[in-house]
Amino acid sequence: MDMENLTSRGGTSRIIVVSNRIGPVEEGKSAPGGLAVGVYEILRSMGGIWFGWSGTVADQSSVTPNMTKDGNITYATIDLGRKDYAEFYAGFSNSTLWPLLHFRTGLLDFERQCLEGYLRVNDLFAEHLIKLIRPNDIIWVHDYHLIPLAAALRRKGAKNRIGFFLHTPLPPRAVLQTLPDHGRLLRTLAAYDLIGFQTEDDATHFNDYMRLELGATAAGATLLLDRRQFRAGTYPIGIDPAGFARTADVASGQSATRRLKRSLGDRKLAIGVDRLDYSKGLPLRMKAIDRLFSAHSNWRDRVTFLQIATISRSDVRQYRDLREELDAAAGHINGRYAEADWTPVRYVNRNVNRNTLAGYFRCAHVGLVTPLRDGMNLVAKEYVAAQDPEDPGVLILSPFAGAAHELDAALQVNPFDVDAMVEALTQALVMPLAERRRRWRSMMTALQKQTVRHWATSFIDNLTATRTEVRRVALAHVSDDLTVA
Ligand code: ADQ
Repeated sequence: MDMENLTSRGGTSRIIVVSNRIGPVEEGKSAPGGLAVGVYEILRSMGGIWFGWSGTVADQSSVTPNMTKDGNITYATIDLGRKDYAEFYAGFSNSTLWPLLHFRTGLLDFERQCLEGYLRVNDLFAEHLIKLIRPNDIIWVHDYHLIPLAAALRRKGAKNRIGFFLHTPLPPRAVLQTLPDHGRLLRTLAAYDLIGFQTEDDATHFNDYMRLELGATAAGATLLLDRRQFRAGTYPIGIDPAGFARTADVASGQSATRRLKRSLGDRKLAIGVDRLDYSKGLPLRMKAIDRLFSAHSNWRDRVTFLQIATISRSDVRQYRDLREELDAAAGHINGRYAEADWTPVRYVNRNVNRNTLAGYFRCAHVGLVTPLRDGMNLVAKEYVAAQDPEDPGVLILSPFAGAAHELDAALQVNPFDVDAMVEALTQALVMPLAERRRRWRSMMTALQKQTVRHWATSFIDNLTATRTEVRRVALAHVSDDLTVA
């Protein structure tokens, strides 16, 4: 289905996108991350509003949203007050839900007060949104910060089609049960009409939880709970592979990439690019680099590892601890193996712009994407798209990234097995050209099948098609069961 059909269906439907943070999207500027690209395209074709947090922490949360217009897209943002930020964002979203959703129950920090703050900010979002939406609007809510938003909107009378996409994994029932009062939060998902996941596994975990834990009944992809009918489906997020390949091609001739190449000399480059997050498996990756140089000393001075790890969520303790651990690991490897003219690990905490990143990917012989758990991981896809088709690099990929389902021609390696990572590294560094090309072609074909455009249009198309009579039945019975606050 294409954007044009989408626009004509339902006449005056606008799309209202709600996400915690809003992508700084401006036409003509360098392409932003995957989510922002897909969302921006669909907003531009249908017209609508992108609502979310401005990124500013103020004394008090905003009373009215700040509205700016760019063509047929209106950006509506609110500031968060200090207490709301601490409880909703740093607290329940990033200290409770994030570790839970990434299977890290040992890192889970739960405070009732933060859960109440989370529900309060979702109510606040709903309060602002209800004033902005029209009856025909289609609402698309993103990610774990906003699980109860549809329930809050329904309580305020919204009868619109509302969809939810979870960018993270959804763990199995036994993991979800470790969240205190999990049923209270997770049953609010029944207020959506369509719930999208990155992989089949995530969708299966959702189905199992809803049926076995909350007593929902299922008929095919449709679930019934609290007399509401809703659907769950799999929508793997993609990138714009052709666009990213062009960006990489252009960037490879520009000064940032040329300088990097010059600084490497004849050495090979292995690259890792991540937010500095414990889900990304960075300490074990560093351990593998260390072991490569200790167990295979022939690779010393012949390969350089560039890790770009942008600081993220530094007001959460686990992230500060991780940063210290990585500083120490990089320092340790360099202290042990460096020569006067060779630094084994180049460890960069700065944010690198996307064009530069694309150029770096293109000149890296190996891309290391080894998360312990990841919803999709767009870096894996970007690394593949950025390669020179005549002389592509090798992707080493964890099977615990959603991307591993599509990128089965990558060298897949369990990131908990450091020796296996070292073996994969040595295999990648000497892989013959014919094999590199074969693997790359297979991965590129997979990327072209599931572009970000396809992700956004298929989700909105399915949400638009949720049957009217199903919704009528459902909406007549939105009950207090969905009251969460
Ligand atoms: P993230 O955890 O942020 O996203 P990822 O998908 O790898 O992870 O990256 C998103 C975007 O950020 C990519 O375009 C990437 O290039 C960029 N990026 C990452 N690290 C960067 C760095 N150090 N410097 C510059 N840019 C960087 C969440 C989920 C993922 C899911 C995405 C999209 O955790 O599993 O793939 O949403 O759904």
